[in-house]
Amino acid sequence: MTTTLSGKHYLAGQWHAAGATFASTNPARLSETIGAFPRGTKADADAAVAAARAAFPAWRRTSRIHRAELFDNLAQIVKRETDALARLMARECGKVVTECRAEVVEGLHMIQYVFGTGRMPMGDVLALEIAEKDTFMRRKPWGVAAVITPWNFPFAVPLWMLGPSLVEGNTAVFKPSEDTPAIGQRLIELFIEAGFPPGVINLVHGEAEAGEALVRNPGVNCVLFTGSYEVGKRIAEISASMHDRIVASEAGSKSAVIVAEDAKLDLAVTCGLISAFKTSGQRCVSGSRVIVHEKLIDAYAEKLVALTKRLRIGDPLDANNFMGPLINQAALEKVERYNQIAKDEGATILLLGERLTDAAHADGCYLSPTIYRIKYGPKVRCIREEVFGPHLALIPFKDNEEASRIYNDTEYGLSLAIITENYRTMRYFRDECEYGMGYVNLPCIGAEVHLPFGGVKKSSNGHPSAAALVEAVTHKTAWTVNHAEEAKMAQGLTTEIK
Ligand code: UN1
Repeated sequence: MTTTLSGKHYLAGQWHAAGATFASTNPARLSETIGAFPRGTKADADAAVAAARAAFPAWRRTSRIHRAELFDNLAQIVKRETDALARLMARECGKVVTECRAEVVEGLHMIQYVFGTGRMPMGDVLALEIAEKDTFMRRKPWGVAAVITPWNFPFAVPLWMLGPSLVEGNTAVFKPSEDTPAIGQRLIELFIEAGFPPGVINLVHGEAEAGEALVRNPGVNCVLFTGSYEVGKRIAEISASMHDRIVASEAGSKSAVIVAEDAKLDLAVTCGLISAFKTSGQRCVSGSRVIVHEKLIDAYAEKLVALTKRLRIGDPLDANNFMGPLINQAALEKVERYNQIAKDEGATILLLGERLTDAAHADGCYLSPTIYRIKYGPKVRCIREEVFGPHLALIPFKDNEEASRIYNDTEYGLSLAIITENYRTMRYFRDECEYGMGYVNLPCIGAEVHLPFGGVKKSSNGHPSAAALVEAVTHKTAWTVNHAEEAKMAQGLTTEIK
């Protein structure tokens, strides 16, 4: 028996709910409502930013180690709550509970990482030309971070952003995806229990109005965003008129696995399948292309299709299932649209994804995987555009030069996996492909929090997330102290006053 939640904003240490609401539903059972959440307005967003601004001076003056220790409290609470969080996440976003558990653990790792940084250096000691002078590079927080996050990693991705932001002394306004407000709100409840003071972290639910108002508010110093390229671009455009606004944005991908001529076939098949269909293909790093050497592609296709047909698709709360549903009806229709585009573009369909309509699946957004074979062509849309679902192209290549050209021929550059036993092949792709995260003999998913999470081209604007985000949420200052009795200058500059 599950209860329907009643959502609230959290502003300056108070819960608020007023005005229109939106519902969060279970994508595996559309008739099940998870909760009703307030549809944030410009006024709510502005109040949240005002609260975060007001809390900033005291928070940045708080001992860095004390700030970090609050994350230690949070780590203990997340450990206590892991199973409940995983179940709530599975119900709200449809990922299989084992994956949800892994995501909670990934969030926990980020919390543990930032706790660890509390007693780590927050700058550098540098040498100077004048012996009597000392100088330091010291990082300072920017101020207020707006954290705008997607539904597919509704716990770990907010923590990738909130962790570095808050430990460095920024305050924050968090707007979770409108598809996963319940897990977002639960995360804030845990921050409160951990002892984070009022105003340091604020929560605004909602859709475009709340998001747009946050981005337009000049009281926000950093916008930390993961989501679609279109929204990321809009955030960058609005922010361009603000003189020192930082935007760290991760958006979109057409990630791929390249199976070289000498690849071990079973390993290559496992890596392709996991890259394409784990999380129903709804990770931003999901691989919707496997670029396979022409000598291997027949055997590869046969094994992959046979294995994919066996995947268990069903209730996300059942740990025996491999895949759950897609997030909503619109996502399902988008994948079907791209399945049709692939057919129109001349693909040979090896496995056609279908809606699952039997009694166990009829109430959810279930779609089985599609696999097709298609020749590379410079204008073929289905191998260049992001689909975000269980939709996989197998593309043959003749030589490594052609494989890297195919890999690079999209507007995205997030994640890449190479399957090979040859170190020269591995190095060739490492250097010739455009990506932010590269893997060898692995799927193109599965990064850990202390690695930079980002990409190039439309995938990211150059501020990787997770641990690397410290670069975006702080600015570096130079602090120079003279110990001589007189002012002494570098570069031979005199202080003689004539
Ligand atoms: C995402 O795809 O939105 O690298 C995040 C991974 C996970 C994070 C994925 N650690 O697959």
